[in-house]
Amino acid sequence: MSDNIESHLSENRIFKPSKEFSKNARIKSMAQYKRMHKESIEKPGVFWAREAKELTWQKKWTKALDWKPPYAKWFVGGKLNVCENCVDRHLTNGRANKAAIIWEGEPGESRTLTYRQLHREVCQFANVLLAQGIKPKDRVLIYMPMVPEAVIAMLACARIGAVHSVVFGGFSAESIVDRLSDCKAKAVITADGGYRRGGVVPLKANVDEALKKYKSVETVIVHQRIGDKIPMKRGRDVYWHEEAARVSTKHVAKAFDSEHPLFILYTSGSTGKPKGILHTAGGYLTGTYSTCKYIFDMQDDDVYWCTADVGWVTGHSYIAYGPLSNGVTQVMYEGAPNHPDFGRFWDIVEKYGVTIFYTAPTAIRAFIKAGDQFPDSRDLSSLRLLGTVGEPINPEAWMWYHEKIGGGRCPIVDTWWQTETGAIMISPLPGCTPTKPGTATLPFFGVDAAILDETGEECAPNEGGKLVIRKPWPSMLRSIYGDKKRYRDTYWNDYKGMYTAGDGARTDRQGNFWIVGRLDDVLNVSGHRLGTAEVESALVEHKAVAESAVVGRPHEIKGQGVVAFVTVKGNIKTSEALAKELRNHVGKVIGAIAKPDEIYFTPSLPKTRSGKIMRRLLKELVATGEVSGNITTLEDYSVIADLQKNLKK
Ligand code: 7RM
Repeated sequence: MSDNIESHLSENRIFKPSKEFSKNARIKSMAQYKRMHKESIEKPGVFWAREAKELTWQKKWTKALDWKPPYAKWFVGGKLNVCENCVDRHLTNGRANKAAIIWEGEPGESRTLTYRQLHREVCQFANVLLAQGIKPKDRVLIYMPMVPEAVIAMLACARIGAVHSVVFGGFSAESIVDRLSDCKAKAVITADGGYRRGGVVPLKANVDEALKKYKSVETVIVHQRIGDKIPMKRGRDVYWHEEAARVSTKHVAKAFDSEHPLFILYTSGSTGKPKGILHTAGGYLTGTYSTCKYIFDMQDDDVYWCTADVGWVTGHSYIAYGPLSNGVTQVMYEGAPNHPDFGRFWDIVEKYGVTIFYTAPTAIRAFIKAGDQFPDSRDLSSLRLLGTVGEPINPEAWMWYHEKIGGGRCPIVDTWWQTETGAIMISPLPGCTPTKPGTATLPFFGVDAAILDETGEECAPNEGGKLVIRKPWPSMLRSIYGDKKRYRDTYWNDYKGMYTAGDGARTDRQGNFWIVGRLDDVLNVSGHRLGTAEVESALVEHKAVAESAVVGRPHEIKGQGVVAFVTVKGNIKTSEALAKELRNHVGKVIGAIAKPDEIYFTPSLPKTRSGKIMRRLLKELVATGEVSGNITTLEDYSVIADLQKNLKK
């Protein structure tokens, strides 16, 4: 038996962009994509210099790329200010009075910041940071709700050359301690709270808790979102609005080196302590700017909405830096998708006339489960382009998104990328790429993606292997903060000079990339290597199923048996008969080897706080009945207890 991942699902539905869409898009034909992609791979310096030149540089670079594997420097010798590129430059290009951020709070209030207003707020807050003694390269931890001040705080750090590390507002005090002590932050920016699902998340209280353990923070700046009286520690804690009132709203952006650190973002490895992914100014900005322009095809009259939290890389690249450097108008929403009910997102789309909408498969599956009445009763006709990110999207969920949300007319960009890659790496270009439900399709410009087997040979079509990137790209991570060895070991050890993503994938005959999941999640049944994504997609295709997670369990004969956890749609009753039907359904769609040995029905699956299914926990649970590893990133602890009871039955 080969070591490669086999593939059994084949998808024949092909969707091409309409003539109308292509005509107005930046990239209009596959010929144009292929020509530009070829150039970008053969002459990356030429291609990326052209992209970078669209940004504002206070000093031009002397060399586009300096590559000493695994360390890259982009736009060597160049100097720029990332914040100036996202804000100041729109004051002189006709966008000063254009809405930059249209924000809606969970309780329902809304607020608009034009680029001019954003500029004033950012300059003022940069002056607050300077007054607190923050210097270039100092680390500042940001722990905020989804309010404009979160983005203002990030931009103000960038403006003065400080390095932000945003921690998702749903993380605990313990997670803050880990991150603070790893990056040795000097200041924390937080809020008295944020609204989520009708309640208040006690952000400042969590910070106080964390600072009992990590004592080197000198300043805590508190944005007043809620307005309740909260404990403030004298000499350490200050209110944002009080400090802002003391400083000027004018600030001239100084240039920093292209390789100046911009931010650290922690990503949980499957085991051990979180990795602080380090990104730097010039290359990161060029990558996020360029991907927004081509993949979201951002135009001046678009209203763009990315539903991610700023605590994830998606929020960094596709709420803060990419959209703002493109000068687009964007919607930002504070709360939960189901508050007060599952119609909230569609109300927002209708109210602000959203044209580009970017969300995660986990959200789409939750909407499917909630029922069609929510989107059906809203006017979604302003939408022209849809996107997904975070996980492979099951073809059934793709079709629902296409029909119910996109009205059958909007291209879908399924964007594959990682915290480490900084920007989208594999994705359709909406005006030209023919898509099939479930594939992220083709590499973006400058991305030399390939799928390799254990010996380093490139896999044939439909043969599964490891996804690698063979050349450096501008928005790549520069290191793991403070741990170069871990950086080399994690990403650069499998094949010489190449980046390993840790994902299993295959290409089809058209060269489309199909991501089958994290390599640790791949199953091995009787010597056949199966991607969990494929078995899950087959299950989700059944009309009763909303979501599923598939893992292997040690099996005497087969090596691994297939265990499926299944969540059914709203009003479906579970039964032994349904389990049998699902087993046969998988047999029919994929083949007998993929038939689950066991099916467990469950009301919810264990997920990370960004919505990714934690198969690692399920795998441990079915093998040992317990979960022992790191579960600090788990969204809802009660899910595990429920599953444990369920498994004992
Ligand atoms: C942006 C983000 C990265 C991991 C990645 C994949 C998975 C992300 C897709 C996807 C299939 C996609 N950063 N992933 N996007 N899998 N299709 N379009 O999610 O660092 O949090 O996660 O997410 O496994 O390696 S991340």
